[in-house]
Parts: sequence; structure tokens; C-alpha cells
Amino acid sequence: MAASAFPKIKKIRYEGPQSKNPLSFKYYNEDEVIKGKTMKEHLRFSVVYWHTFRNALCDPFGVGTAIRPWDDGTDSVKNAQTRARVAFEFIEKLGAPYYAFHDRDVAPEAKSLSKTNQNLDAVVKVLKAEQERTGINLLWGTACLFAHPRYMHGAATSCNADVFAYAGAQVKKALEVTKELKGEGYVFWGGREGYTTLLNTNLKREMDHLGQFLHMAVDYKKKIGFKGQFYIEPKPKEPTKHQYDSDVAACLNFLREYNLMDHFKLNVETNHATLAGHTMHHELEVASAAGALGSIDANTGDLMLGWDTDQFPTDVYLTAHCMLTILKDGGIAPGGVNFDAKVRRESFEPIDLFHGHIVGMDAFARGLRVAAAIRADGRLADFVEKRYSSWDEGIGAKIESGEVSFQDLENYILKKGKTAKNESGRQELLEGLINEFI
Ligand code: XUL
Ligand code: CO
Repeated sequence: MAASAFPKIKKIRYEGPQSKNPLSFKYYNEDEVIKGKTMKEHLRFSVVYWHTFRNALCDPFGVGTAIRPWDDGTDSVKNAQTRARVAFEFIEKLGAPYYAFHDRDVAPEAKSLSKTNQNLDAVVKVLKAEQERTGINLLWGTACLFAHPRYMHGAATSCNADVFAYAGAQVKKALEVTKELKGEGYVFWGGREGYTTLLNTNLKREMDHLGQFLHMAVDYKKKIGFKGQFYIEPKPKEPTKHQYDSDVAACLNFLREYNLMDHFKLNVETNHATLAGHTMHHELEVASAAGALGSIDANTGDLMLGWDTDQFPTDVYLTAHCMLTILKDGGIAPGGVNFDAKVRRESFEPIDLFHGHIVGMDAFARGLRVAAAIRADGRLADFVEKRYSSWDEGIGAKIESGEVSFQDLENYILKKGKTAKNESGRQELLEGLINEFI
């Protein structure tokens, strides 16, 4: 057994809102039952490998600041194996039940694909042993199809057919590895699947290729008997100017157009929603309405900044809104609340990784408590139900059942003379109602 990477940190425990211990949960009490499920089952927290263990915390103006004593500065398989053990020590002490990774986060890329796959296998062996030792599971796997220079023009949407082939081979292996680790899902985020200028881009051809690529993934999933859920993760821009999977509505349209709806749900990320000019609440509701709400990448942007800052979520209004939709949708499983979040460049010490996650987990635990209480109270849902009561009988019910034409509507209105009185939307009152619970 290697030396502990966090020797001074014990398992993080729930101490309640009165506690002043920063290394404790104030709201996340994993075994507490809320509406028939424990908080652990409701929230299904997941730690991401890329930000937590691979992000050096650089920005466009400066080098990385992160102090990660377990990294020896080499890109060796041995270092990657050590890091995997450190990752599990961290996740175990934090008490998150899941993690997520890209293939290239966990193991170094070599000169050839076969050597790269060997590297991956060598680290997957450690991940598997650590999963068995700790009971921590893989929420989802994915392939990094955007960092290597070969993917400069995209992966499945590259103008270079060989690059499409390489990406297919890479996803094939990533699916095998995800299955090996009993992953509960697999994410496709279209890293560079988009364009920076239409002057050099055949948009239709690129989108067709992406559709074909995803069908090949579905076929391979069936072939190897991988039962996990496939997700598409929408994002409007960054790294490209325009991404094909720009928001939930665009992804749903894409999935329908290419006949993929039966095979995918959406992994909705907060900072991606805001970059698309939407709230997270909006994106979750659009996904839920289509029966396609799968999982969430829990983070937040900074509304004063126009890029993907991937901060830990701390705003209880945000988490309460997320949990209202998630509870209404029947829960997030087999997805989870995945912290696709990084500490700030100034928060460079290993202990900051704990602070970021503890604060994020507590913010979601509070959001869950608030949302469950609002639902139990019932006034919000009642208000919405009553607001639409004109659709429950009379002309409204007839329209919904599809029995009426424009001619019937004209006859109805001519006979009735004027429409029923509109009622107030009571937005301020409802905002006050939410505040009663926060
Ligand atoms: C990028 C992003 C990715 C995906 C996985 O903005 O969110 O980390 O979650 O590829
Ligand atoms: Co993400």
C-alpha cells in the first residue's frame, strides 16, 4: 500500500449546519432518507478525473499553479497508476459514490494506438482493483477526441477521413474499457465537432458523418453487450465557434434527424447552458419534456465572463431549480450529479480539492432539501396546475384531444363573443414562495 496522499484528512462526515469544521458536510447526510430515497441515492455524486487530477490550473496568461505532490512530473504509466490510487483515496475520503474519466485522463498516449491501448489497460487494472476495494463505481466513461493535434479539425466531423477512423478506433476501446469497469453510462461531448469558419466547412457533410459515427457506436455497444446509458452533452461554443451539439434543443433535433433518439439521453451541464444563453433550469426542462434527461454535469459559470469557467456550484437557487426538475422527472439514475468543475487557479493546494467538492455537495444537498420541501408543500405545483385549468374541460380539453379544427375555433369564439379573463402570473409571489424554503 502506497503512502497516503492526504494523511491529515479523515473521512468527511456530516456534522450539520451548526458545524464550523470546513472538512465536514453541513447539509449532505448520505444516509438520510428524503421522499423514500437516501440523499446518496438521490444525488449520485461523481468526481471527474480530468479537472480534479489532471488540471494543472493554467490559464491563457500563465502556467499551472496546482501543487499535486503525487505527480512526479513524468507522463509514465507508473505515475498514472499512482495517481489512480490517489484519486480513489480522495473519492473515498470525500464519500462520493462515483467518478468519471476520459481515456486520456487516466493513461498517457503513446506513439501508436496499440501502445496507447496497452497503457490504458495497465491503468484500468488499477482502477478496477480500486473500484473493488472501495465500492466506488464508474458513472460514465468517455474518450478525449479533442486534445491531440490530430483532432484540430474535429474528430467525427473532421475533413480528414483518417481522423474519423482514428476517433472510431479510440471510442471502440473506450467503450470496451467502460464496460470492463462496469460503467453505468458513456458520454459523447462533441469536443471539436463544429466549425470556426463556414468558408472552409461542408456543414451538412460533417453532420452526416457525426450521425454515422454515433450509429457505429450504438452498433458496437450492442455487439459487446454494453448496457450503460449513452449520453450527448450539449455545448454551444468553445473550443469551436459553433458546436453542432449547441444546446439541448439542437441535440434533440440532431438525434431525431439521424434516428438516434432511442439510444441517447442528454448530459446537461450548467456552464454550457449559460454559454448557450439559457438557464440550466430551462435546459433540464427541455430535456425532461422530451423524456431525455439523463445526467448532469454540475458546475457553474461566472455570468460576468464569457467562457467555460467550470466552477463548483454554490448557488442554492441554482441547485434548488435543478433538483425541482430532477425530482419531477423521477430522479437522475442511472445518471448522476457529476462535478465537471475545477478549483480556481488561486486555489492551488490539494486541500482545495476537498473544499470545492464539499461546498458543491452541500449546495446540491440543500437544493435537494429545498426542492423536496417545495414539492411536499404543494403550493407551487398547485399554482401551475390551476394556471392551465382552462385546458381541463370545455374547449381546452377538446383541443388537447385533437377533436377541433380552426373552423370549430371560429364557431366557438363567434358564439362566446370574448375570451375568459386572464389571471395574473404572480411571478413575484412565486419567487417569494421559493424564498420561504431557502
Ligand atoms: C467540456 C466538458 C467535457 C465533457 C466530457 O466543456 O464539459 O469535460 O463533460 O468530455
Ligand atoms: Co461536461
